[in-house]
Amino acid sequence: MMGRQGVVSMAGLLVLFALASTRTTMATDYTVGDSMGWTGPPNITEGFYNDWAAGKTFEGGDSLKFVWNGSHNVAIVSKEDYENCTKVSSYFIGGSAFTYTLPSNASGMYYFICTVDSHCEGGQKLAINVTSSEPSTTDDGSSAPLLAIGALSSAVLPAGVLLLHLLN
Ligand SMILES: *[C@@H]1O[C@H](CO)[C@@H](O)[C@H](O)[C@H]1NC(C)=O
Ligand SMILES: *[C@@H]1O[C@H](CO)[C@@H](O)[C@H](O)[C@H]1NC(C)=O
Ligand SMILES: *[C@@H]1O[C@H](CO)[C@@H](O)[C@H](O)[C@H]1NC(C)=O
Ligand SMILES: *[C@@H]1O[C@H](CO)[C@@H](O)[C@H](O)[C@H]1NC(C)=O
Ligand SMILES: *[C@@H]1O[C@H](CO)[C@@H](O)[C@H](O)[C@H]1NC(C)=O
Ligand SMILES: [Cu+2]
Repeated sequence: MMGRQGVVSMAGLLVLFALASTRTTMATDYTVGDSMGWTGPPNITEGFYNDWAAGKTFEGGDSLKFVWNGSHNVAIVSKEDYENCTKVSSYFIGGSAFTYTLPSNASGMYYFICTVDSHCEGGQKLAINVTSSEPSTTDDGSSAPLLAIGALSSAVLPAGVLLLHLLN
């Protein structure tokens, strides 16, 4: 016969599985600028990439794929460097694509610019607001298994809550 400890740790495992699958199914791969790719004037105007980002939700684990033709790069910069279009010395170049995966614990603003010529000034810059991907704040149906497990028994709930804290 399974003791209470067994029940609790099994429930913990189920929570872990639910959590893992929730995270996996929720990660979104974005192509920055969609078919326009990562480009500068004259193809785009100021604000183009922030218009692209508007209405999208970015979470830890999501990836941003920058694709381009011609001479461009991707620098991940601070707010000040984003605003000033600072020609920072560290950036990604080579090939014509770069994929950045947001850290799983990412939250807050992330800034990307191209430091070639005056592309940044012309609008080749992107600012995104990353919301943390805590399972309790998921807005689609994928967190349903978690809720179902929580409802199984009130004894199970504290174990699940504890695990969630450990994972955060
Ligand atoms: C790059 O050029 C190729 C060939 O003209 C085109 O098919 C592709 O869409 C372009 N990609 C971007 C990101 O502009
Ligand atoms: C961007 O503009 C250049 C020059 O006008 C053009 O050659 C290139 O194909 C354009 N790229 C895109 C993605 O529209
Ligand atoms: C940004 O540019 C402004 C105006 O040129 C300057 O005063 C400020 O120091 C710059 N900030 C950084 C972090 O470079
Ligand atoms: C994410 O975690 C890493 C190490 O686990 C830490 O260095 C980093 O500061 C964290 N980032 C945020 C935004 O909390
Ligand atoms: C980012 O989004 C969070 C949550 O919606 C909000 O509280 C915060 O003010 C936003 N940050 C910026 C710089 O807009
Ligand atoms: Cu550029």
